[in-house]
Amino acid sequence: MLQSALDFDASETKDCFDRDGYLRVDSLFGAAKMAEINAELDRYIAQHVPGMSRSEVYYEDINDDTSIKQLMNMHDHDSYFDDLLRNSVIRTMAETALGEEVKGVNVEYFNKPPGIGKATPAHQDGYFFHIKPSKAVTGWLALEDVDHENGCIHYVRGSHKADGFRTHARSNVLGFSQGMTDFGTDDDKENTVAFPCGAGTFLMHDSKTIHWAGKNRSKTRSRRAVGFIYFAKSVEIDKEARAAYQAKLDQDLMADNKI
Ligand SMILES: O=C(O)CCC(=O)C(=O)O
Repeated sequence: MLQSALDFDASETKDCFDRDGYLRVDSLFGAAKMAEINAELDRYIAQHVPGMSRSEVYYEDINDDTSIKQLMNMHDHDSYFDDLLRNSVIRTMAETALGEEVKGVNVEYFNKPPGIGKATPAHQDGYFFHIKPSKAVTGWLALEDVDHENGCIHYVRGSHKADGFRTHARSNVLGFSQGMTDFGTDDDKENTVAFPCGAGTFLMHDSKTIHWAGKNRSKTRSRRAVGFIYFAKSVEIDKEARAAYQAKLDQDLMADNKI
């Protein structure tokens, strides 16, 4: 575990990432920068969310506009988050982990509102990405303290090394349309590592690393985080498959009155 971005040693970081399929940096950003990011997120929500399409903002309770659970493509709507994706130490971490140049493809807000925030089902991000080969990473920045009560991230150490993806099927959790159907083997359990962490902690995982998060059991605390997705420059994106998948998903969610 790195104590801060200042401890950053590229070859050590890559070795850890290749071994475990994830990395953790405590205090990637200091308190002042975290206050700035939190304030920018609040501004983003006030400025952009009211006019946003239903496929880019998900609510835990569709009748309660204070219950935002996920925002997608934040970099497309706002230069602050675009800059964070493209020009910050987060990009450097992604390039180090993947060992090549990357392109930033998404910034997402992940919240679990108090009392109602659902668990994140076990999944592998690459299953959703439609890229070949599956060379991609997701960074995850805690915007506030996160623990077992409000739903911390869990990774299955070494799970990125298996060939292909595990079996996924439609989940009922908005924002995570596919969950693993065979999660919970002895190997999964033995290698699961929980990541309770303080605000400013940064996690990054491989697109094949199995991960999940608990539900928010707190009646008063949210669980706010921002995700940053990068693809290796060398990958091929199946744009048609991605667009078809997203269109079908939007259609299904609207039919189910979830968005
Ligand atoms: O924040 C969460 O609960 C899940 C995040 C996640 O699945 C991801 O960053 O890939």
